[in-house]
Amino acid sequence: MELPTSLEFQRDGEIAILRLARPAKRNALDDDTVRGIEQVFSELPTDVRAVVLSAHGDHFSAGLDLASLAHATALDSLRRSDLWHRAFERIQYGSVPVIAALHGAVIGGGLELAAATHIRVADASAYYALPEGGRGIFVGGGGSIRISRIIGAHRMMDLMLTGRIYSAEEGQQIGLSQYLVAAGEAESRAVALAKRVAMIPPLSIYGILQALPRNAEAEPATGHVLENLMALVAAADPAAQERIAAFLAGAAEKIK
Ligand code: 1HE
Repeated sequence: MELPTSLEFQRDGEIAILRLARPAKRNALDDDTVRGIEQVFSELPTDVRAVVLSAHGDHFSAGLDLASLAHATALDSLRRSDLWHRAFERIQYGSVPVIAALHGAVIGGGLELAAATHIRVADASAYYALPEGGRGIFVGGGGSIRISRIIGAHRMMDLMLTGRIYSAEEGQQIGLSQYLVAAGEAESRAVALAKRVAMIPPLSIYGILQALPRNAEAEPATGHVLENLMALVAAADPAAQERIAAFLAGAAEKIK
């Protein structure tokens, strides 16, 4: 994979680690970086079972590279938003779970990127902001859909209107992160979670990544049918049957 210098892709057995690698610009996201993200999630090697999305430097990401807006026409910005939407959809509706490791600034488009992942691990240095309102712009990476669903539209309005900053602790309380760890430990915890996730059979992964989020937004009668079909398909898979047989034989790990 030919990636821009602002991205670093590394394998660790069945998992992959993708790091934002433009710390001098606080991992601000320019078009090349977002295209690179789209490429990574479109061309993941088929033996990758989970991805950790992390970042070099003191900050996860300062959001959109504001230099991209300097001479941009409305059409340029529209095309850029289409690119961001495509790239982040690749993350959210791709073939493998993606776990974000967050630290320092998780701002604007950086928060939109994190919101497209499935599990977010933040360390104590993380903080969240959406300065778009103050900059006279709007979100453009699916944030008005994803972030508003995670924290509620009114909290998102507050962030965008007042420039409010949420601390790592506050972000954990409202669901911006699912795990909060000590400073410097986000990536190692994300890798540990990714290795556990990598053991889940592919049909369960399909149900969790594809059926579950669609069902969460479906009209219940349709949702129940989709849930039935997904459950049938997963349970009929030999991977499920082996695991259930192992549990019944006392050979599988208990929940606690
Ligand atoms: C940047 C960017 C950027 C830093 N675009 N160049 N995002 C923002 O409004 C956040 C803007 N950034 C900041 O508020 C701060 O940079 C930080 C709080 C993230 C970090 O502060 P600090 O003191 O560590 O770094 P710095 O000195 O401000 O920045 C270091 C360099 O990175 C500097 O460039 P240099 O050439 O002078 O060294 C900065 O100009 C550069 N830099 N952030 C471009 N964002 C799809 S729509 C999404 C819309 C949005 O994302 S809006 C949110 C934009």
